[in-house]
Amino acid sequence: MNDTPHLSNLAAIDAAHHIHPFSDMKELNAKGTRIITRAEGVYIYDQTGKKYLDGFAGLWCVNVGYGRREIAEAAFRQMQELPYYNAFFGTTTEPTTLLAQKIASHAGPHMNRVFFTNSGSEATDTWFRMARVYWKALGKGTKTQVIARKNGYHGSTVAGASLGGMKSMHEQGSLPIEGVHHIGQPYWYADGGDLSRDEFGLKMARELNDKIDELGEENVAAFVAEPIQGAGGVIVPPDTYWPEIARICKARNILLVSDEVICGFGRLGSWFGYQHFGVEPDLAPIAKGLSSGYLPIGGVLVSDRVADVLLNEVGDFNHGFTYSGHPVAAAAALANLAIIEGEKLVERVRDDIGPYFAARWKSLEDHEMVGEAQCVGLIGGLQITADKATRRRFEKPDAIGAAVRNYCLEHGLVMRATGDRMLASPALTISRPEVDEMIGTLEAALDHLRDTTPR
Ligand code: PXG
Repeated sequence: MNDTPHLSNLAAIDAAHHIHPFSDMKELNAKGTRIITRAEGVYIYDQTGKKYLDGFAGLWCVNVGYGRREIAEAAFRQMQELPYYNAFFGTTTEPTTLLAQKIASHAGPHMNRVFFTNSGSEATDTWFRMARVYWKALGKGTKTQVIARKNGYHGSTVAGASLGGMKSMHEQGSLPIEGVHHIGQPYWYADGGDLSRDEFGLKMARELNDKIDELGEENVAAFVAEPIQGAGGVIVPPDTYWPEIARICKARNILLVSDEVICGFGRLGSWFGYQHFGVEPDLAPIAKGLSSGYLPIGGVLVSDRVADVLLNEVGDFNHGFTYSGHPVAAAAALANLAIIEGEKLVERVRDDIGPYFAARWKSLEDHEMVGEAQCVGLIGGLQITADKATRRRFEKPDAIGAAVRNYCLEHGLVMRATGDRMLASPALTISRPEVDEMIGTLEAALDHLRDTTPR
């Protein structure tokens, strides 16, 4: 495992010139960045030739796995034919239009239109404006306030970071912006106390009702949530949560926005997360798995309820990006969706690898250091505990998660940690032996934690 001179030089160049997202650059530059050089299937390789099982599918996005020639070839063909044209002044391109149709074909009968963006963050800004425009067009211009959740993640733009419930993001840049409010998250392990999961799910959903009362129904435009909170720790809500949320949104006449950036495109064993939970949102931002990360593309699914008003009452919606529906990204996304359809990956997650992963993931609950192991489809959250019986947490949760993540990395497995929760989100193509490898390494990391950490 020799460093090639060229690539070790790259680390120095990186330290001199590149500011990384969500990174302490002083610390990273001192340590030196890891350079990822190639990938195949569920494995990535770094500059030393070291191989890692990517238990995180890049950043929750490489749903079809690495190395898919079909996607590369579709992008190459489109680049030669027509590398760019826009959708602004009465034009479109073939892959863009066909992609909108393809997405709509999986989104349910009430959801027939797509507005394209380049990322999940732009999708957030898009629906945020669209929701306000919708109510204004209906003569309800006071309905501007939006309710989101603590520890939710909706992106890093100003609207995204505002809607997200991450305190550390709000502290940087005087956020949230006016008009954004947060309610609690359905995190039973941390906050459930003596309530059953189902009781707690109802309690947390009813915080939405209370917040609407507080703000006045006539002032509230929308509520947004991820079907399963991703970056916040893969918090799987109690079964009672989503039906009650949907009931409240309907009863109080506010738009329901399901952030599908992580849960969309098969991750939960359904095309979209809202289908898994049996609810019908009015708007749904998408990104990541839409192209499996091969090229940047996102969008917003727009229900007929909202589209009818946009089309018939609004006139121009003054919003769009140079690269909205970029033809090369759209061609890559179409090839990606063709793989998901052709290899029946959604069904595979629902009926085959998902249940296998669930059995293996749940088996970690027997470990002394594990408070709960939650998963749906191929997304998992593992709660580390200092004391199983009392659900006591470690005093420094970030250090605990980081220790497990670092052990895994050292032993060839990429995992993500949020505080004292370990998060998994592998490619939908992962095989059973690869799931076993992942669980085996994680188990060894938990053993290591048990043997080395005072409680
Ligand atoms: N919504 C959700 C639910 C997300 O997870 C976004 C919106 C924003 O998407 P873009 O494409 O603008 O990044 C996301 C993105 C992490 C991590 O560390 C998670 C995301 C992005 C980067 C890091 O878990 N999610």
